[in-house]
Amino acid sequence: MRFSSLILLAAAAGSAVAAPLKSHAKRASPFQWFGTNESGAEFGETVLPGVWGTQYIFPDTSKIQTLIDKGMNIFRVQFKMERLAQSSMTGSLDAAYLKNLTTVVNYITNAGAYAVLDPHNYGRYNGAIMTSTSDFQTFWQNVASKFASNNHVIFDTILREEDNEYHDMDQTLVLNLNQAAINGIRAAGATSQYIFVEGNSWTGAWTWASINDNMKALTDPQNKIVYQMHQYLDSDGSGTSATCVSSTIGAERVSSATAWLKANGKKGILGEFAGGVNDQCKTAVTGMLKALAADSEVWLGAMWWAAGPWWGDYIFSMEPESGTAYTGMLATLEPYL
Ligand SMILES: *[C@@H]1O[C@H](CO)[C@@H](O)[C@H](O)[C@H]1NC(C)=O
Ligand SMILES: CC(=O)N[C@H]1CO[C@H](CO)[C@@H](O)[C@@H]1O
Repeated sequence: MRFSSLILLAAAAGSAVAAPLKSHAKRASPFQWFGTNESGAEFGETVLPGVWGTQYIFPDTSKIQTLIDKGMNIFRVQFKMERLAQSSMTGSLDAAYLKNLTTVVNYITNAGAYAVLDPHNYGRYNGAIMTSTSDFQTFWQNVASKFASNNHVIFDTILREEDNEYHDMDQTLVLNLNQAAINGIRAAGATSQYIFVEGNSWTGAWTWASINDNMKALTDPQNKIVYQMHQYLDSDGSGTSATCVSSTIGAERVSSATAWLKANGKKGILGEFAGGVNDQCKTAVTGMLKALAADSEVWLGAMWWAAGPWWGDYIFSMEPESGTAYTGMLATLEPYL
C-alpha cells in the first residue's frame, strides 16, 4: 500500500528530483505502524491525582512532530485511570485532565498518525487489583464515548503484572476484563477503532503462548482486535538494564509469539520494546524487528519504550533532540520507520 502510493507519487512528480516527498509518503516500512510510547501523564503515581507540572506532565506535541517527521506513525500515550476517573472507576471523567489528554491525542491524529490510549495501571485502581468487569466496562465506555468519532484513536485495554496467587482464576479475570473493555468501547458507539488487548505477566511476548493462551477467546463484533505484547532484551526481560542477553535474543524472544499468532489466526503488535545503546543491543533489536517484519502479515508494528519530556538521561529515552535512544538508536530503527 505504502509502496504503491510512493510509486504513484513519484510518477505524479514526473521526475525524481522535482518535489520532495512528504514524510508520510516516504515511509517504506514493512509495518503498518511504527512509533513510540509517550510517557509523562502517568508519572508520579504515588500521588493521585497529583498536580500537573509537579507529579506528571503531558507529552510535548512539538517533539511528537519531530518524531512524525522521522517517519513514526503511532504513539502510545500513557495516563493514569485515577486521574481521569477520579471518584471511582465508574466516575465521570475529570474535564481538565481529559482536555490535556485530548489535546495530545488530537495533535497526533490530526497529523495522520495513530494515538493509542494507554491506562498505565497494571490492572490496578488505587492500588487494588481490579476485579469488577462491569466497572471496567463502564470506565472504557466513558473513555471511548469521548473519542468515538476519531478513527485514528486506538484503545489499549489492560495489562497485568504477574500474580502468583490463584494463578488460574487470575488468568480468567484478565480475559474477562479485556472482554469487558471491548464490550464497553463498542457500546459507546466507538466502532471504527482498533483495540489493542494486553495479557498477564507484563504481556511479555516471550511468555505469551504459555501464559496468555486463553486470550484467543476474545471476541469483537468489529473484528479489530490486535494482541499487544511487550519485549525487552535484558536478562530478566524487565527493561531495566542497557545490556542485552545476546545479539540474537530479540528474534529468539518473539518466535513463540509469532507461532501463536499464526496458529490462532490473530494479529499482534509489539507495544513496548527497547535495548541499550550499544552494538550488541543494536544487533539484537535489528534481529527482532527483522523477525517481525518477516511475518508482517501477523505483526502489524512496534513501539519503542519510550519518549516523553521528563526522561532526562534515561537509558531508553527517545525524546528529541537529546534523548539517549533518540541520538543513539533511532538510526538503527530507520529501516522500519
Ligand atoms: C493541563 O495543561 C495545562 C498547561 O497546558 C496546565 O496548566 C494544567 O494544569 C493542566 N491540567 C491538568 C489537569 O493536567
Ligand atoms: C522499561 C519500562 O519501564 N517499561 C515499563 C513500561 O510500561 C509497562 C507497562 O505497560 C511496564 O510493565 C514496564 O515495566
